[in-house]
Amino acid sequence: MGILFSFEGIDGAGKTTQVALLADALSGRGHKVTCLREPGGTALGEKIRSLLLDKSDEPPVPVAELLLFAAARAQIVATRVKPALERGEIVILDRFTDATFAYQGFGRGLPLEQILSVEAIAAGIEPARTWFLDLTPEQSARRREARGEASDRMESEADGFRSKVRDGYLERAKRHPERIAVVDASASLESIHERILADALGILAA
Ligand code: Z5A
Repeated sequence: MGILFSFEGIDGAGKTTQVALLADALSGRGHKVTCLREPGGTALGEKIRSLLLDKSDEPPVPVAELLLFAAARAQIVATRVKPALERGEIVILDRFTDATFAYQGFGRGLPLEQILSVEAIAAGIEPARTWFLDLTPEQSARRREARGEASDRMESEADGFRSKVRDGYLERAKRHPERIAVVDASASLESIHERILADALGILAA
């Protein structure tokens, strides 16, 4: 059986960058690594991603949003994540269930019991380690400005929304201290990578 890792954080926290660095480092040590992103990672999931992230005159209501993220997750878990784990691979996810807890639970204010029920249906598996790259909404805004790209529907939310999402991640980390490592995302790329790689190698060796 393989091993599942995930990265979390508000937009601009550095997840995609750190996923790539970790995947390269582990591949270089001879591991077979599969990287996937949520929402997406499957044909169906990429279509759902557009429904969720494209700006629209009729955006999904919070419950519809929750269920669309869950549908994309059910598809990727069944058709990509579990098969890769069964082949003994390391799977690295750019976002997973903690994102729903933070964004739909704290950001949108949906009841947490609903979030956890849907999570049990759509995922049913847990990463061995999740790195929550913790950045303040102000730091996130500076990175987004520096990047200068047009924002999608979720990225267009105000900093107050990001602040609630961050609180959601911190609450989730409090509930799962054995799984979720909170990493200061304002540190340098290299120092974050070194810390995460050491942690991942420790888990793989155990
Ligand atoms: N969402 C949800 O609501 N519920 C769910 O269940 C799930 C998702 C699964 C998906 O976006 C959206 O869906 C997301 C949450 C919601 N919405 N928001 N907002 P996504 O995950 O595909 O995209 P994102 O979070 O918006 O990605 P991002 O903005 O690209 O962020 P990132 O991957 O964390 O960061 P990055 O691309 O690696 O880095 C951003 C920039 O910062 C880049 O220029 C880097 O070079 C720079 N960077 C990275 N690390 C550093 C450090 N350490 N120092 C300085 N600069 C750095």
